[in-house]
Amino acid sequence: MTPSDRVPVVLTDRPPTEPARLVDDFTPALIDVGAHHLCPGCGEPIAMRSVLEVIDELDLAQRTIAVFGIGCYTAFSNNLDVEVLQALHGRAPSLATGAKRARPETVVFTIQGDGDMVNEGLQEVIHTAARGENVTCIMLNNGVFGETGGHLTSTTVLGQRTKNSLAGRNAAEHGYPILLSNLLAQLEGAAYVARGAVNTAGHVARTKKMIHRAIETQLDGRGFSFVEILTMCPTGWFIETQEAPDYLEQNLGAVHAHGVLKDTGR
Ligand SMILES: Cc1ncc(C[n+]2csc(CCOP(=O)(O)OP(=O)(O)O)c2C)c(N)n1
Ligand code: SF4
Ligand SMILES: [Mg+2]
Repeated sequence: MTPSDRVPVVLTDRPPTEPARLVDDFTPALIDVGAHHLCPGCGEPIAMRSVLEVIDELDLAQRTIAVFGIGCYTAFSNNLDVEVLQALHGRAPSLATGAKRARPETVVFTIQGDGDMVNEGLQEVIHTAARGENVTCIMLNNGVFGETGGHLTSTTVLGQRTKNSLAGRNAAEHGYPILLSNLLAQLEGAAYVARGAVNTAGHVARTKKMIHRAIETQLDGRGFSFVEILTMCPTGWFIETQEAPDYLEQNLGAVHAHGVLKDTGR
């Protein structure tokens, strides 16, 4: 059975029967252009959209600063209608700390990947959480260094195939994955910690509520807030685009479990 037998595909050997709907029609208010160059089926644009919808719904656009790490998601740093700072690899939580301390009236969030946050700059986010900095860090976790070709990161789950673990990650050779949300939730300075995903409509809706709650935590001045979002990376996982949502659930999602891990405001 080929992948195209399993799911409906758009036939390209004749004109479509339905008129096309432009991606631009669905672009949220705070993203300037509808087109992006991320791979088809990538989960990062969905996560990015969710964050910006929350900022827009809370009417915070005029006082929001986004601090970007380095990964595929960095493509969005040029076309958002909020202030953007570009951090060095892994250093976004420290830059966010500086921005928030200098301008406490702003809302500051970071956008980082698992490679950026857990491999390149793990100490940054741990210290930022431990200090109870009043910022929101958002980690897009796809379990690979997507932009550089799909290599293993510290969040890759056991058995997961990556470019440099072709037979699957094994603990003896590569060690065990770091479950960052679980680790951060133990720190006293962390006020809100949650893990969502964007592989189903239900998960997208729940994740948006988590982002909402994290930003509220910051607005209330309750300290560090963190949302991890599991995102599809069919290219870096070396699978068919349409298989990625289920693959996410069965692999990353089975280990990095969804849910709110801590909410001191309740
Ligand atoms: C200091 C430094 N080391 C390595 C790189 C190469 N690099 C660029 S993006 C990237 C991967 C980022 O992975 P992740 O944060 O998980 O984002 P993804 O691409 O998966 O969305 C790496 C290693 C770099 N730009 N700078
Ligand atoms: S390599 Fe992965 S994370 Fe990067 S744009 Fe493609 S699907 Fe998205
Ligand atoms: Mg990644």
